[in-house]
Amino acid sequence: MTETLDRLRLSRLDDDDLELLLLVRHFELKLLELYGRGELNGTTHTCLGQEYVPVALRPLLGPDDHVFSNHRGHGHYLSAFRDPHGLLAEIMGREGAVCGGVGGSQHIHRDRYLSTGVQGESLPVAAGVALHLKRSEPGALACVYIGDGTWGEGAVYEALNLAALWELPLLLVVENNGIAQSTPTASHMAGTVGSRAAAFGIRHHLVVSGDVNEIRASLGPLVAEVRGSRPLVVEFVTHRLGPHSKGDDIRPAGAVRAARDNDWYDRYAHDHPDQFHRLDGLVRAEVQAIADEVAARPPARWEGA
Ligand SMILES: Cc1ncc(C[n+]2csc(CCOP(=O)(O)OP(=O)(O)O)c2C)c(N)n1
Ligand SMILES: [Mg+2]
Repeated sequence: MTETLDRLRLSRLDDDDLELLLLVRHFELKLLELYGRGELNGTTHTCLGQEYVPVALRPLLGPDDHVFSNHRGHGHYLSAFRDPHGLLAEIMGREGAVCGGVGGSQHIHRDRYLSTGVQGESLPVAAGVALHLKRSEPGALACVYIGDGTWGEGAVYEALNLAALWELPLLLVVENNGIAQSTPTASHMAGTVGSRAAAFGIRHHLVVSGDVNEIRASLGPLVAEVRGSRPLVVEFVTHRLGPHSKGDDIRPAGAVRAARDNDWYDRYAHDHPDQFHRLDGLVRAEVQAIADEVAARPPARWEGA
């Protein structure tokens, strides 16, 4: 175990980035705890193990960009807005909820951010928004997050076709965690994400690193090209630590162990113990205080669109 950690040494992050990573981690651990106590309604999917993806992308996206998220979107939202109060209130149906408590975990709309639990739905919409941006707000882009399993949706290919044909400023972020609900990628995908992007003449960039600084440095120039209307598929090879949603993990123990061995949280604690332990306890306490405060609020009220 120690050898693995040594080999995968992560570079030191700014406190701000580490705090955001820890915020997403502790926010979702708190959600699972609240869920276990019957204090949440509906369902929830955590991005435990994948938090570094939106954190790495965060400074590469600006306020004029549109972000389309999916069912596993808490990290995407928190990276965009750093608003754990509003998101938790949304999920718990309390006053101050981002969408009046009617969106829940999966369906959030705020400014230029929209998430949906319907797989593949967002990509054609993002392509349409990218066309609008190209015409009306050149330099802005549409960023859409999808998983590996969502490449089984036909709508993905209609959108890729138009993105290539119309040279749209579309950034497609694929969080390839090797599994779709309970089906390993190898059992549902012929070929690769890269070869599918290539079929449309769309550039594909593979990220295997979990190092936020390194990822940013490699993506910066590519994202700048997206702003000049060159679509891009960025595929992150990542790991889902937890179950698909809650308690529905049928992976063999070895697969779960492999995911845990890749967890940035343990790796970072090993590589930068002083900074990690200074901030980890602070963020954990902050999330606890947020949960207590939000739980004490009155119910959310939907005021209409
Ligand atoms: C159109 C549609 N079909 C099926 C589902 C049920 N469903 C929710 S998540 C999911 C798996 C998605 O896998 P992937 O795209 O790899 O994302 P991950 O959950 O791994 O992040 C499925 C089948 C859905 N939400 N929408
Ligand atoms: Mg997946």
